[in-house]
Amino acid sequence: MKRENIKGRANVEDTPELDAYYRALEGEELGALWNVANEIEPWYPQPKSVPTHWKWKRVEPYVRKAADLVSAEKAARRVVMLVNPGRKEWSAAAGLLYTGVQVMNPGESASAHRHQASALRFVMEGKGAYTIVDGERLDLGARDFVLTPNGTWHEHGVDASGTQCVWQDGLDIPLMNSLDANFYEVHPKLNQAPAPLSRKNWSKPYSPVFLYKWDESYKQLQKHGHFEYKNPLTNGPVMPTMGAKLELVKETKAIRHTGSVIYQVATGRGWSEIGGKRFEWEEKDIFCVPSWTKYRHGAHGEAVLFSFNDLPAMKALSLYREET
Ligand code: 1HN
Repeated sequence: MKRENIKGRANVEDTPELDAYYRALEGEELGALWNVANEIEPWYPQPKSVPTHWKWKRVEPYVRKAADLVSAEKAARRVVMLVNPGRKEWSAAAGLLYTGVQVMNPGESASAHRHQASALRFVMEGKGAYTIVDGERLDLGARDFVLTPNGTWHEHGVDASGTQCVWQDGLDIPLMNSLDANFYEVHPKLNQAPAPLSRKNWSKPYSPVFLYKWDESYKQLQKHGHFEYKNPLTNGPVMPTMGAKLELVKETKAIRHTGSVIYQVATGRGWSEIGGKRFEWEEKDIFCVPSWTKYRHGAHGEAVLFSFNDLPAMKALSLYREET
């Protein structure tokens, strides 16, 4: 056991008598706090997640292969997950965020379900994809951003006249599971009958806008240099636990903050320094920034980064801190 010899922190030496005492405690489902206090009360956040870069060149062959090996119907969700080496038991890409790449062939569809976890998607490529959220059909194109908020029925498909479609899913599943607050339900009819969604007297805790088209988002991004996907009713984040944005990458000063961020390169090429490691990225690459890890980005020419984060959850619990 690592012992820090610092006044005010646990610093107890092992003796045969104490060892026997610890073993006896274990037998009673008890433990000595002083043996773990320094670990469970770190000076500052010590994420298990490590800065990780998933190059699209490496991920893509596995995504295409999944489309050959498994049917969308049987898999229910045919997704190649991006798993952080430090967060395998949570299936997290970083911290309490999950991400994966979903692939669907023309004419395929997956049945409807809903869950307590909030989900968002950033379309990577393809024509003819659609998603149905609480009955509303939304047609998706490359770089469109779409929400399936917590508790909404949702299902996806690609029209028979379309092409193979690929998109990134982002969910707060690890957060829901760490809070033991997740629920899951299959739609009683397996599929929804598309119908217009009423947005009158909207009182749901998430944005009434589910689809943010790339052209309009990109226009706003060029105008302001950054673009946050927002709930137009509150001017706040799109969902209670997760936010998302686009940034026109300029070389920025290093920052660190609580909360995790997962990026996808929407356009262009560039680099990021994350926790002292340098990553060179290009279009469709995905990478993560764990909590309280210093990072900065730069572009080679013009580059746009899409990202989503758990900052709304952090802020709602008054846990957000940042340092530049
Ligand atoms: C889910 O509902 C989707 O709807 C994708 O496409 C990935 C991972 C875990 C739980 C639910 C989807 C998911 C998921």
